[in-house]
Amino acid sequence: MENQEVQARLFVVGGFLGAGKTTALTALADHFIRRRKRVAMITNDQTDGLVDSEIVRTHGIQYREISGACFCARFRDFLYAADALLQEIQPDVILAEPVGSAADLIATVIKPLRTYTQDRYKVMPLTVLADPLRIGEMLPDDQQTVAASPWPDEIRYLYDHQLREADCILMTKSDLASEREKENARRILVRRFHALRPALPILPFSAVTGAGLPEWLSHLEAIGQTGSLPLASFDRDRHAKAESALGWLNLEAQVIPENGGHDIDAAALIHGFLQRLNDIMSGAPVGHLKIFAEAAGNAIKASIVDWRLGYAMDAFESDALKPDAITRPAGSARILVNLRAIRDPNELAQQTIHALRDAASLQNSMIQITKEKALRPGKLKPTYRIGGDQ
Ligand SMILES: Nc1nc2c(ncn2[C@@H]2O[C@H](COP(=O)(O)OP(=O)(O)OP(=O)(O)O)[C@@H](O)[C@H]2O)c(=O)[nH]1
Ligand SMILES: [Mg+2]
Repeated sequence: MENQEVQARLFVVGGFLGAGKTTALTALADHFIRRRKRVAMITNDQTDGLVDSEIVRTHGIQYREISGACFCARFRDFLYAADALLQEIQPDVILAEPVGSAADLIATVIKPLRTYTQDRYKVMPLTVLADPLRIGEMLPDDQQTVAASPWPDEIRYLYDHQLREADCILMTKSDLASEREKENARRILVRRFHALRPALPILPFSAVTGAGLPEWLSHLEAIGQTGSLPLASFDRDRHAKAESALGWLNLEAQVIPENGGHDIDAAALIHGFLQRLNDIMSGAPVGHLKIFAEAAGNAIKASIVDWRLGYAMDAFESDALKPDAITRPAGSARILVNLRAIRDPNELAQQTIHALRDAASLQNSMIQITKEKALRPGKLKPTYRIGGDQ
């Protein structure tokens, strides 16, 4: 029976890199805020310096960041963060975004939470997001499409297992994909996952238009606390191989105008940087490339999941960016780059710095690197695993 005294609903929303988790969660946060609910978020990555945290901050949402590993291997930190948010701001809702390479979340996060924290959290069923433009190359259904996929076997294994354990699959970006692309993606998902769980909801969603959000929430309420089946088998070595097939880079830099006297144009800087990086990386597959830049009281973010699709740039203003909240050399910009791609992480760092330096020089500016974290994630044991075969 559900505990009537719970203090907050806790949503965990997973899915591969770039699937749309942060965008969906900020849309969900806005939905609750409009209904006068208090919302907090928890972000997560393999290392610190997260674009996602900046996005959440500029939305004015209180958050905690868990870095260094997935929630599953940092379960105590995760719980500490959730409890701290609960104490500090008494949220009605906590939204948690696991790193985009996380899998096996039912056994290592959802079940442990439901076991140890049922006095204070109602842990909602696990939603896993899938980008319809990527499903075909991640879940190829014949040998021909397997050969055409730019993704190695292990990454496709990870992607499949992320969705395999979902209580609810949300097909994101429904405003972006064509009807044909959506139909094709849905056909692949139905064929693969309805064979395992015929009642699994596979729902269309757009964070941009809000279409599908009420249906998503009502499905989660209907599934309740009793669904959530841990993966029957999960090959942790294969998962670790998938994670380490990706180079991971979190970079932060100041872009400072030479001779002062002018402000950095953040949009032009990002545009120049992306063009240059695309040339240097010659279109190598990226899991996700995220950029956040702050200049002159404005913030801009851009993101690439596939070089061929280009990028959209979103600009926003925020109280968190008021000039008195910023201590930087006059006219300068702060830029954060999070890049995950099939490439050696040190090479990624060099190429990114190279592209950034070139883009800055087009603006008569120089760069100062203030953070550089380049790594391949290693294999870590989950803190708890409840259910399944391990
Ligand atoms: N048009 C459109 N774009 C979307 C939608 N959802 C996400 N995007 C875009 O897709 C890109 C990736 O979205 P994110 O929300 O950052 O993806 P993520 O899953 O959080 O990525 P990681 O944190 O890197 O794993 C961004 O450029 C978003 O603006 C959507 O519903 N419609
Ligand atoms: Mg994100």
